[in-house]
Amino acid sequence: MSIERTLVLVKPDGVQRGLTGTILSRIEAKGYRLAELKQVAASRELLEKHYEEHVGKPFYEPLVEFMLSGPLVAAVFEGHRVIEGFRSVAGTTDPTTAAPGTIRGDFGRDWGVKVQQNLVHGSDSPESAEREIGIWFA
Ligand code: DAT
Ligand code: MG
Repeated sequence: MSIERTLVLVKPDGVQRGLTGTILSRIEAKGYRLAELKQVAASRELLEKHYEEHVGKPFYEPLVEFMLSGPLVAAVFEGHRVIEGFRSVAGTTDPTTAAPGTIRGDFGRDWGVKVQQNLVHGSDSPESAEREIGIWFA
């Protein structure tokens, strides 16, 4: 099986709270290789491409607004089964109930807003990883 790649974003809440280094180091400590890294102020156009699967959902507009609210960090990590491995390190979507020991479970909570501010994004399949890496690292 060939080495897999995934797109990881440290979302604006993670950057603003000073958790970028902690988050990236957890992924490296799991054993994945950091292949690309940059801080970005994303445009609406870029975020609309990134989140096209969520168009029309009630949280879509708050999600795009949240992702526009400050700089974020985009990274590519590599390794066998890194897509599912990163999602395991990240924890489930809702940070209130994400398992302790995961990034979302240890550092996230509900802030009473319309979108779950859950610190990180990770691709969910090889196809979405290649699509998303092409968007963020064109
Ligand atoms: P994930 O980021 O775990 O892959 P997703 O792709 O289903 O989750 O959704 C993208 C983001 O949208 C998610 O990280 C936070 C937000 N979100 C998802 N479902 C939500 C909901 N029911 N209410 C509020 N925000 C939500
Ligand atoms: Mg997703």
